[in-house]
Amino acid sequence: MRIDIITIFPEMFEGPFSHSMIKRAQSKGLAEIHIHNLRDFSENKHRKVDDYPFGGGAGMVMMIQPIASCIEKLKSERMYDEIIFMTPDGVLFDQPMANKLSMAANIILMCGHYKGIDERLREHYFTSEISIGSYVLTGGELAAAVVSDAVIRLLPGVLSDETSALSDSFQDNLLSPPVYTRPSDYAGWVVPEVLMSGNDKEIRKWQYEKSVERTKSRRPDLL
Ligand code: 6GU
Repeated sequence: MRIDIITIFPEMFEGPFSHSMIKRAQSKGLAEIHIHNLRDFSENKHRKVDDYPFGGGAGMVMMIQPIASCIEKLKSERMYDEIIFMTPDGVLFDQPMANKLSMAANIILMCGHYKGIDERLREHYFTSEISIGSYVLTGGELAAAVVSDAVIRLLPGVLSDETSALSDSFQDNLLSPPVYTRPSDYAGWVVPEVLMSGNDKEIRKWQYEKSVERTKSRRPDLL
């Protein structure tokens, strides 16, 4: 899978994709992430990417030309399954969306900024718009990193069997049960006895009950 990210802050992606799973996914050739500096596509001599809004009001608006040029160039090179605008007024990102995106071959994530982008881009280029939560970030960069991480870890071969995405919270609409490791007694804090009973059936039953209990109290909307 290939992810193209369009941003005015390419440096923001140096951290998130250079570690752990996502780094491994890239070095194994399972995922390719390409970062594009939007200013490189500006035809303005000052590399301008935003302008004042028609009708007035506070804040700048990202202009059509640099974004259109970047998307057109990418589209001339390959077919994209989705061209996504990252914006707080997008559709709320969730696990089913991550699952669906993980089946795509090529996607573009465009990071929004300022007051927004010229509406005509939204009408003509983007196949969907995604928000990662009901709060406002300074830009779409962190959100694009979140979506990329959630999608890449689902690609076959990225996770080992033990960390399989099939046992994730959310994949079955249940939060994960509590987990424990050695020592079984830490200064009087003891591990639930059933986990050390060796009775597999009882253990699965306990884990399922804890999952349901946790989901009921924390995320009743999932049930
Ligand atoms: Cl995608 N962008 C911004 N700027 N803020 C957000 C967001 C995206 N998702 C939640 N908040």
